[in-house]
Amino acid sequence: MKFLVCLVIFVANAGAIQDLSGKMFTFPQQTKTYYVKLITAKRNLGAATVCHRSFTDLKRDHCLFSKSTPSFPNEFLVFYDYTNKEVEIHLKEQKAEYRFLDYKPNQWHSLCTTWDMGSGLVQVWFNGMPLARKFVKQANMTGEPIIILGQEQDSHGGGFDINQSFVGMMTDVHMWDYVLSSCEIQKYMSELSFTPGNVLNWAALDFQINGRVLIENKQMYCQ
Ligand SMILES: *[C@@H]1O[C@H](CO)[C@@H](O)[C@H](O)[C@H]1NC(C)=O
Ligand SMILES: *[C@@H]1O[C@H](CO)[C@@H](O)[C@H](O)[C@H]1NC(C)=O
Ligand SMILES: [Ca+2]
Repeated sequence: MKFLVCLVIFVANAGAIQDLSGKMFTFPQQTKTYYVKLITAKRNLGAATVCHRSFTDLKRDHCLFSKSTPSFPNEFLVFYDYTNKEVEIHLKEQKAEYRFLDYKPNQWHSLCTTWDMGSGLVQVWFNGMPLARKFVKQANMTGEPIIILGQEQDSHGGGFDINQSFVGMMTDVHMWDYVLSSCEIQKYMSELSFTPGNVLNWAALDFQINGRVLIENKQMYCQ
């Protein structure tokens, strides 16, 4: 009996792999407990690219992508600093800041970040435009990852701050274990067909939803 109960709980919590093409996550309210956890078996990355599209009207700091390991809560973090009006890419305890972006409220923004651990260089692409390449840190991604959308991790899988939570919509989240070519990134930005992520793939996403986060159809424009 005990075994059965455990099994049921395990099944209920297990991430189901889903094709979310044409869908989005809607984060409809400000909390410090609602989030989506993205699951990957990939460890020990020597490079990475993370892409996502998001839509919000938040008038405060917020987190767009949070990957932690037991040693580094901000192993890889994409964060919007509202006070300084900048996108910050945190890598372990270092960060790069990207300013003068047209990060308007109430519209979709496509953002890709590349990181090559050999050179330590980071580059953000914002709405189709490549931004400056910046040195952040030479180090591999190692250790058990926890990847979260909707909240910012101050500890491994927790330490959320309601004032850094994400409210709005998010879609097309992909992660690769290499630096995507600029051509592939431009295809992603233009919503053309591109090579899907091999660490996280929106079209075959393994995830768990905690709380009120909805999977809804993307709202398309009529032609
Ligand atoms: C970093 O990762 C790459 C690719 O997995 C590997 O070849 C390299 O030896 C690693 N470097 C360190 C310092 O761990
Ligand atoms: C969040 O921000 C509001 C408004 O600035 C503030 O009153 C509240 O104390 C903050 N909460 C936390 C947990 O920092
Ligand atoms: Ca925080």
